[in-house]
Amino acid sequence: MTLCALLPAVSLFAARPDTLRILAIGNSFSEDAVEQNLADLARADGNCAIIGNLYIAGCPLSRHLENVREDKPAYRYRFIDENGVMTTCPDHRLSEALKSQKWDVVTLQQSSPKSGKCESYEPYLGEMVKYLRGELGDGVRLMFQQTWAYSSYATHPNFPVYECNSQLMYDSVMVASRKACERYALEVIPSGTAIQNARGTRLRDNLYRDGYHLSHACGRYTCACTWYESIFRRPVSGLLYRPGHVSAEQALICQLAAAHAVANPYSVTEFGFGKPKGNYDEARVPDYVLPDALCCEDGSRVKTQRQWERKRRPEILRSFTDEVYGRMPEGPYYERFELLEVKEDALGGLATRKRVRIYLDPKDKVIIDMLVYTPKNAEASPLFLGMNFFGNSTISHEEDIHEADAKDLKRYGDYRKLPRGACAGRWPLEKILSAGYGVATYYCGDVDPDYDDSFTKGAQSIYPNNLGKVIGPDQWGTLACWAWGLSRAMDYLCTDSDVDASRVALIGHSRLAKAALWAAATDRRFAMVAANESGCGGAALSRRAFGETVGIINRSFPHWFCDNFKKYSENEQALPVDQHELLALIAPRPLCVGSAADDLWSDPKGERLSLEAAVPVYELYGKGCSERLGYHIREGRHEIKPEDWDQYLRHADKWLK
Ligand code: GTR
Repeated sequence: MTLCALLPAVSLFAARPDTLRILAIGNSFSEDAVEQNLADLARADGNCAIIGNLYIAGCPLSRHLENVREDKPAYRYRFIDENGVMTTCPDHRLSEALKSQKWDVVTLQQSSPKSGKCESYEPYLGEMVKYLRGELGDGVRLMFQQTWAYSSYATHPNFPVYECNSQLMYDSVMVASRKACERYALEVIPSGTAIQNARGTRLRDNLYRDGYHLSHACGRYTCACTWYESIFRRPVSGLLYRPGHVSAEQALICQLAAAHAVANPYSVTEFGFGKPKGNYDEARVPDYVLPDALCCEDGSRVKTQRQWERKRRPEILRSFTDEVYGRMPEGPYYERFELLEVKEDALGGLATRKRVRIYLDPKDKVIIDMLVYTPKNAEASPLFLGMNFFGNSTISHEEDIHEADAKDLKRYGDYRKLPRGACAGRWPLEKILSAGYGVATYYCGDVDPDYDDSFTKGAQSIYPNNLGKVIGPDQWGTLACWAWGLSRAMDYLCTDSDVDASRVALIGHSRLAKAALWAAATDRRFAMVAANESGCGGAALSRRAFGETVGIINRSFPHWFCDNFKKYSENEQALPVDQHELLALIAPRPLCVGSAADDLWSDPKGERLSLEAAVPVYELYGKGCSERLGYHIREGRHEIKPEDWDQYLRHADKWLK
């Protein structure tokens, strides 16, 4: 064979370059795109990406052009070399970065608030393109990153530009980015569509970390996949690289979202992986045998309360810690209480309302902002403690309850702001206070946000390594953080003379009921628990796999449980425990489980069977002790209603007063 005959093959090979040098001129949205994962994806495909990112927070095209014209040393420049080593230089000039490498690809983008506004692109984009083509010559590919729409719940100050409407923002970005790319013959990097594609799947808003920046796990990975496929023109699907905290299935969804976006850059592609459907057919509930709460790991049987307390209870507690909810930090904790407000005549004179702050780290990163209502003219009253879903101002129509302010929003990242009193139906305060009980509540996001933030916010960020222990598969998930927060709230309640700390009942609905159950299991100061429609990972038996299953919950809410729990997705029979044992851990304290007939997702039958299976442990504390277990099911859907409270109040009247 002659050398000539080989040439086509050689040039074909060259068409798939081994090394590409990529320079992004951007802001935090290029940081999300190129600084993680992209180099690893290239490596996983036998290629190499050398990457530069010229970053200024929130930088629009107009400012990039100004920086070029005045040659300003205005950038933080990050460079990732061929070995994946990253260096950072402050005060860098765009011109310096341009000259420092023989770039193959240079990318531009508009700042996110302006990205859907065509008029904001000109004349800056045209001028930038002219400048870059002049400096770099024709061989260099100029590309344009289409940025993504914010999440529906974003609190970004510029979201109102798009009427706080995520779809409108996406549509606007599509129009503007297409126009920009066509006008200057730029190749598009369709990150915006890739993220939108992924949002249509079960990943939902897990793509974001604060409502507009991408999550460290699936969000950034989806974006990097889009860059890889666009730039290297190689299929990303099937590449084995994925970052930690991205499961194999999630990685597949991210890759497909990217691949579909590259094929179809300006419109969303639906490719399945939607909200999973649980099993609602009793005939399809598998045969199962529940672990015996009274059988120790060494096979011995528990016959006495003492054996339960000394031997079996710690075993079960350990299994739930290691395999389900994850390890909480061990104390002592930083804690400081501050009384911010007292209102003596709240609820028309029925109650005193305090606003109490619990500071959980010296830098005030994690703060519980708690409302404490106590009945007027009563001494040390029993009280219901429970987190709320959307902030204190939503639980009552009282006009003077503090609403989340700019500082709070910064702390929360992603926050869905609902009107004052929007959830008042869930907190029938007059009824509860008139019955002689206090109420303490705070926003669950005070302790940990309800999305996959890769341990960067909330309690997980102040105790990132479980106090010295490396991050492992038993690292605490959000439910455990929330449970830990309830114990910190209890620390405060123990100091409040208007509250009888020996009679504090936990209350929770749904995901917050899961957390309440785990809090009661881990902290025996709580005198009672009311778990309303807690479902999977709460009161419902996992082995029934009815409604929401372990696999479904792990995929939808990867941040709720510890990573070890993922081993039991579609594999419930292998769990060392089941949820009746979680309920048993609460013995001998009064416990109410509430279900709703139409809430099959929470498996009402599984909740009741679980409670029944906890009876033998309660009976260890004396004949009739299982009467402290209460169950009710009401008509209707998933919700906590005044009629549910009626049940819990009745139970508390019987056992707590
Ligand atoms: C659902 C989730 C349930 C339950 C519920 C809620 O989407 O699947 O486990 O926690 O949310 O908290 O309202």
